[in-house]
Amino acid sequence: QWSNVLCSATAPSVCEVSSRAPTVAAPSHKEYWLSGYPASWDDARAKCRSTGGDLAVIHNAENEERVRAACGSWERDNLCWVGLRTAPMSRTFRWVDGVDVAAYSNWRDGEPNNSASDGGAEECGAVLPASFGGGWNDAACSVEFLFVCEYDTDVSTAPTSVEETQLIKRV
Ligand code: MMA
Ligand code: CA
Repeated sequence: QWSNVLCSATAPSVCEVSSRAPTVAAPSHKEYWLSGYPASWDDARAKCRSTGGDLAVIHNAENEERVRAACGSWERDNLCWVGLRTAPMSRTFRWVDGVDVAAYSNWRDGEPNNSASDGGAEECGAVLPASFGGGWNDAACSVEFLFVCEYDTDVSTAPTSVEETQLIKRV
């Protein structure tokens, strides 16, 4: 049976490790969608997941190039949220598919800096479009940026229209 105890108590622990390493889908199996409207990291991820995808993950230069192209493809150049986050206080960034950021990373010089300038802890990752020089930045998860979702082309449920993009563009 279970019991609740102080989190600071010491006890043996049991870890669960996947027997299958997270696979990196071939670039040809990924389809990207740019939101066209800004949202917090949590709202962005919820949108991607509710449409059958997830926030884009970047595991190689080709993913990087395609995600950055999607991010910079809209007239309002902006940082774009991607599926990169650290647990509170840990500063160990991890992709939403479980891959450690150390496997491939492209932080901008000086990042991740956990800057206090946007209101405290910077625990979510965003890409900068080429017009800003590229690279990644850690930012507060509550900041609203555009975001890039990815979908598996084999079972793609990516939003087929750019309605939301156009709606925002007209504003
Ligand atoms: C902003 C913010 C930070 C980033 C710095 C880089 C001023 O703060 O986006 O997350 O590290 O810019 O200068
Ligand atoms: Ca930062």
